[in-house]
Amino acid sequence: MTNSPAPSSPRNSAVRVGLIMGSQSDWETMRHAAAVLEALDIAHEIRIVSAHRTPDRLADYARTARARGLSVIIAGAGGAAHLPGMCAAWTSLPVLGVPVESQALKGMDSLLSIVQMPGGVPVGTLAIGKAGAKNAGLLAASILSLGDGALATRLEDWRAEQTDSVAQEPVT
Ligand code: RP5
Repeated sequence: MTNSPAPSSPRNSAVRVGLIMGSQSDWETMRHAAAVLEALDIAHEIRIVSAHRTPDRLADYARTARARGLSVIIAGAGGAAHLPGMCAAWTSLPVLGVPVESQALKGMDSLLSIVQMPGGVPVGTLAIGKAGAKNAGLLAASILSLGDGALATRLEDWRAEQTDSVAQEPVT
């Protein structure tokens, strides 16, 4: 992995999805969400925002998200993964939480930290790791497609391509 910044959408396109993560170390997982957003041509921004280490940055980010035009936030974190829940505390936008696989507990800590939100402040929780990140990108696309017919078509095409790629028989 290089130290160059993660690719974000061009500055002139309206950013619709905020992709945030608690640490640089989460990028290896969260890049799979970014890849889906790029494949579906969804303008997004990518930021490191930690609930623990940069709490003011998180508050600023989440509180201004709707006014800045974002529609969905994808938040990935590991361990004591407070980022999605605290983000959802600051904004009523849909927040999709991705539990990043941790070394100590293989992401069970991340999953339980994110999924067990008390009633009243929802976080849509995805699977642990790469699959969860990928599906967060797809779920963000589904949400946005409700008001965007062109994106709905791109999403349907993406799904059809996936279906076509499944072989009838396994290779021996
Ligand atoms: C969390 O702590 C991050 O989301 C990350 O998954 C985990 C470990 O962070 P680093 O110690 O690698 O920065 O806040």
